[in-house]
Amino acid sequence: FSSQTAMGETTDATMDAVQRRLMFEDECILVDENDRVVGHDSKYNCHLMEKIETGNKLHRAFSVFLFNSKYELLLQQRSATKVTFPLVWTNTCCSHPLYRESELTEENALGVRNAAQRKLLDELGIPAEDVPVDQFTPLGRILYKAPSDGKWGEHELDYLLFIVRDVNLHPNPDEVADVKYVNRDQLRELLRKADAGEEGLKLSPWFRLVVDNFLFKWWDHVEQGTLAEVTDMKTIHKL
Ligand code: DMA
Ligand code: MN
Repeated sequence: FSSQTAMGETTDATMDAVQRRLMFEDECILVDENDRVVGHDSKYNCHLMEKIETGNKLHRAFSVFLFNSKYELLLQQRSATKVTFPLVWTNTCCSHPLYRESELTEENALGVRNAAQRKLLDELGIPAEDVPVDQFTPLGRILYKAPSDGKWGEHELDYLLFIVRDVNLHPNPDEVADVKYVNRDQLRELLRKADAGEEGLKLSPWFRLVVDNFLFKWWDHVEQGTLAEVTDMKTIHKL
């Protein structure tokens, strides 16, 4: 476990060993507000609030929304050892495409889809063959900034990837505390509880932005198999 100070900050000295390794190994892709690549930097630097405030740590990210064949959405609760947003409930899987050739390919968002397949295995133990890269539908991109605690936060250009598949799940406890599938009513109940502060339930800020702006409308298209109708990879929504 990482220890938390009275301010809720994870200090470098006490950062979980697995998460610390990823903070320095993962090289994020820096982009401008039009999603043009402008450089790269460590995951560590990209998520330090004092560096984010300078405005030039905007990086590319992705958020996967995986539905089973009953059109229930898979949610995860982040592990207690995550440096940013520990223990919050969020969409299926989130991370960053890395600054490497296979994850930089922009055509049809292939690099981002390759990264999504990699992290669905890392975080949730979903075998690559259960989530073929050509089965992800990139629906849109959002740009947002969100503090986690005093020290850490996010400033991302986030690709929203939808996929409908029944998958095998073996969550990795370094990454994930809990998982559950929800239908629309169950998600509404979760939102209500989070808003009321019941059961200490917290949702991630980026998941909340997608829920409030797009998710319920897009869910209809998931069921009807008409996601192509709502795909917009031209606009970058500044939320
Ligand atoms: C980063 O997710 C991406 C978004 C959309 C918040 P994360 O903190 O879960 O990244 P990682 O799994 O690489 O730690
Ligand atoms: Mn990030």
